[in-house]
Amino acid sequence: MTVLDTPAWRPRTDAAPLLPDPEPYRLLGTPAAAELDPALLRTLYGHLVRGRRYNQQATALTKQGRLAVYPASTGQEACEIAAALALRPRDWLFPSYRDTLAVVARGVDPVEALTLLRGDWHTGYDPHEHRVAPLSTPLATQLPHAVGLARAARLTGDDVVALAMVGDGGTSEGDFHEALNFAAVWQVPVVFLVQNNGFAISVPLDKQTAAPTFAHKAVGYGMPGRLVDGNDVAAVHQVLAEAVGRARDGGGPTLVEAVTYRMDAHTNADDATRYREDSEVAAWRAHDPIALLERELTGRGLLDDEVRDSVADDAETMASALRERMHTDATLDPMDLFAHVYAEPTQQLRQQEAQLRAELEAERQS
Ligand SMILES: Cc1ncc(C[n+]2csc(CCOP(=O)(O)OP(=O)(O)O)c2C)c(N)n1
Ligand SMILES: [Mg+2]
Repeated sequence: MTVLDTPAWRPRTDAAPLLPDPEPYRLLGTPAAAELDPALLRTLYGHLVRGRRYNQQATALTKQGRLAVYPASTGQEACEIAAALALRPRDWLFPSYRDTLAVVARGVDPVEALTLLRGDWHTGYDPHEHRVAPLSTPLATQLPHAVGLARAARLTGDDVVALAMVGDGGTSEGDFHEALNFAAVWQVPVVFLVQNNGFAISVPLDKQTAAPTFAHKAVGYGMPGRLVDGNDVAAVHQVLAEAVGRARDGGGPTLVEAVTYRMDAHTNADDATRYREDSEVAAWRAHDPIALLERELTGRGLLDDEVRDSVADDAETMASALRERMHTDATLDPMDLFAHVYAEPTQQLRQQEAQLRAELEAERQS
């Protein structure tokens, strides 16, 4: 045996099939769109319109003091909805803080999905009920969790798939590397969806990565990378559904990069005009996910004023119910802050708990 015969010498996988196409994959407005199921397109449309209305309503609630903060996914609704709809009910979704729409589209109560952002009780919803992990604020920490869950499922013979969402900024975290490496080595049924929305707060792409695309990063881990137009809901849905299917069939993980744009500021607490040009925002406004789908639906005779009005009415009903329910005061016990943090609270946590209890008691007596 020479070194040439040892596993270290040659590439362990053929890189070529893993490489993404250089152009983001698109369906809407192309001849291939004629094959798309009208029922699916209408369902996607209803979700997109409701999703945008939800973003507007939640942002308004921050101004009314009912939400502490809201990171809107306006402009990114196609990624949000496609992610939720690409999964089966028994699969798991691992969202980041910007992915409330995906969480709601998966069936979580629209008010419960805002619990964390309202500063209320812990996660707010039961992750097991709809198989949606908590909305993760610490960047990329949801990715190793998704890999762990999917790995465990595989070991027990369960055919669930985990879909984990992360932003372009989140890819620079160590957790991203660890999750993708383990996922590929173990061939676990996970789909990673990078929503490349151009910014990590004020940090633009060229300061985030020197990679050709985020999808190219997949090759280094030994999994396929797919690049898709993140504002083309039909394309994102198809690419994710294929990746989910492959994962379920034992084909291992996929990294999908959806190229999109954050139309609003990072959150209601940010001023995006300080770090980006209006002309860039305008360019993306012309590539709006709802408008792209409306053009397709109209061209195929699937959208008239009646359908449009009924979808808008439906979204309005959802928004007013959300508004009404969010305008009630929650009864909260500040001591709940310390519940469910550790199975065995640390010494430091116990001290903080005692301190808060004493402060609350002093307040009551004053
Ligand atoms: C581990 C960690 N570091 C830093 C932050 C602060 N932080 C919050 S959002 C954000 C930008 C993330 O950008 P990106 O991943 O592109 O997601 P987007 O906000 O664009 O959806 C940063 C740095 C955090 N939440 N977690
Ligand atoms: Mg981003």
